[in-house]
Amino acid sequence: MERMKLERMTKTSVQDLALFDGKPLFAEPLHVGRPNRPSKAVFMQHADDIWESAWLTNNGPKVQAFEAALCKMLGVKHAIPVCNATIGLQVAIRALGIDSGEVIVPSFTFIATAHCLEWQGITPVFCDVDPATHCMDPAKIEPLITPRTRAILPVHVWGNICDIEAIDAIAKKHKLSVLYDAAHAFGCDHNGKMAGNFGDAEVFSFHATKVMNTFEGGCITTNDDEVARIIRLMINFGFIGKDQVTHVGTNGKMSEISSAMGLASLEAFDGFVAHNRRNYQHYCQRIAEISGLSVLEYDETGKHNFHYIIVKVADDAGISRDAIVKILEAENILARRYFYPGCHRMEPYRSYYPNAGLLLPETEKLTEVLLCLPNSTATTDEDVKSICDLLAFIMQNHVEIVKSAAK
Ligand code: T4K
Repeated sequence: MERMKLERMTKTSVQDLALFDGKPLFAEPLHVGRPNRPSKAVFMQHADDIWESAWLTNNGPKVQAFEAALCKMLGVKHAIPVCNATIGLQVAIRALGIDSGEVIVPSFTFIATAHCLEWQGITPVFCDVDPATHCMDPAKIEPLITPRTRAILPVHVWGNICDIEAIDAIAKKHKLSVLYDAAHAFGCDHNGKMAGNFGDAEVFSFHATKVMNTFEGGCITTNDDEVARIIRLMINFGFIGKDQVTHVGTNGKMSEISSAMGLASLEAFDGFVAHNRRNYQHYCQRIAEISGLSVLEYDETGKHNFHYIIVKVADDAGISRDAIVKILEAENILARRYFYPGCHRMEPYRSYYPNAGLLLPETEKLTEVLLCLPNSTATTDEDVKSICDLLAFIMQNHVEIVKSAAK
């Protein structure tokens, strides 16, 4: 259902804010993570094919077509569709031969990155990030390497590609595997090479909230035929043929209907990115004029999906990130505090490593000052304008707002 077009009330006094007596700026909630939906007709055609064929899952024709389309787009040998990125990460790490020991991983990420290790008895060791890109800082990796270290699991946070060259050099020197969590990075590149081609394997998420979705889903990419062979066995219970099992396995298969969504979404992908990019540029232009706030800028010379609008609240802004999020929420703008409070402050990791924060100063800082604003095709140019007008109003009136909120 399309949102109603409303003449949005401009805030002229602090009491106009919905946090106090005012009417919310948006009549309905504006979410971060509203799905990008492709053409309904294209999706329904694929759905109809599935219905008629009665082939619903287990590497059917839509999954195979989706994999072929992904390989073509990413320029990678294997892009194996899976039921979600969390299972994809679990399977990929195991397919790389890692079933114990330690893996170095950022704490500044969605909890799934750490859980995919802990879930299978592998110890996540948290590494700090680069405040400029929010990705793992290669300079912080080596001091964390011990005789038990087996791999590095960096995350291309917000679609910013990690420092591939530095990470690969460290991995080579210490004979470690590299698995990239590329959940955010579909459609992004590094020096002309698409994400999906880095490390020993990469895992994308096609969750509903991602730039491209298959309802739930993801894919594991690799250019290594043997790793791909093992992944294909592992996502299908370890079966080779009808009655023989050669590996411990799980059910990580993508269904046909998810692949139908994937095929339709790939057709629409350039349109999703163009929309995201227009919004991103609009946000950048407006927020540059607002004192105390800045947008995390992406490198526009290469490919990026521009899906996440990440705003930093300056130390001297005079109002906290949390206070701003509260004001926005009251106006029905559901900004998110990704990735507050950091994996190291969530269970079970906070009990395991109560002092981890001491080694993660940049992570600790980012989790306190960032907020993520709505984007995707569900966010219009008019929405971006209203959000930016409101942010400008908040920052201009922060002294009075903070005072009124304290009453
Ligand atoms: N690695 C990284 C770095 C990740 O960010 C993620 C997932 C993963 C691994 C694991 O990937 P998957 O196993 O999920 O494939 C969301 C997503 O659930 C999660 O997939 C994502 N990262 C994370 C960053 O964001 P929440 O808890 O914030 O989701 P939720 O349910 O609050 O949804 C956000 C908003 O989106 C809602 O307020 C409304 C809107 N929404 C959501 C859904 C599901 C819709 O409008 N329609 C929908 O169908 O985690």
